[in-house]
Amino acid sequence: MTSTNNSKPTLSASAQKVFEALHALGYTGQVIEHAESTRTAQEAADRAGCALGQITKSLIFRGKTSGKGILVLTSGVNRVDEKRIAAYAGEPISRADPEFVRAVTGYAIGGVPPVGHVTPLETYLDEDLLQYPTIWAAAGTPNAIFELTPAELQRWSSGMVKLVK
Ligand code: 5CA
Repeated sequence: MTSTNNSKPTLSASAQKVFEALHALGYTGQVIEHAESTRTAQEAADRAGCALGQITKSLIFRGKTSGKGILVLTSGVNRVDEKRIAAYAGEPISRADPEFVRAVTGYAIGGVPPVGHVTPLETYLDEDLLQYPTIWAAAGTPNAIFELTPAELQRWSSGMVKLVK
């Protein structure tokens, strides 16, 4: 007997790309595309019905010497101390502009996912995210999010667990 789920809505192209990248990594959950915004961490927490700290912000920096992209995956309640990240990276860094974010991740600010980027990114993972049973992150658009465990995020992002705040 065949079974179909015709009620499942179609994801937008960017969210579908993230869904496919996640499933290639072994994810078995869903990307949820909301009618309302998940552009900010607070909006994402409101949509997910979780604590702000459980939202994973995917912040892009640029190594000023190397020009490479640096990804900091940080809890929604934390503000990243750029000096710490520069020390880990071994070079001065700057906040990426929207064009650089799109060039290195393939996604626009507000929807940058923690994995599935178009270029490899040196990645630091906020140790504060590890305290939660599950966390949420952006999935390609300012309306799309997905839930995963901190262990999955660590494995799939190859992030170095650090104090980032
Ligand atoms: N969808 C939400 C929750 S998962 C989200 O993507 N949040 S975020 O924190 O990962 O991405 C938004 C971040 O992009 C902001 O915290 C800010 O650091 C950065 N940002 C916003 N506007 C700009 C801008 N004009 N230039 C550079 N960075 C920006």
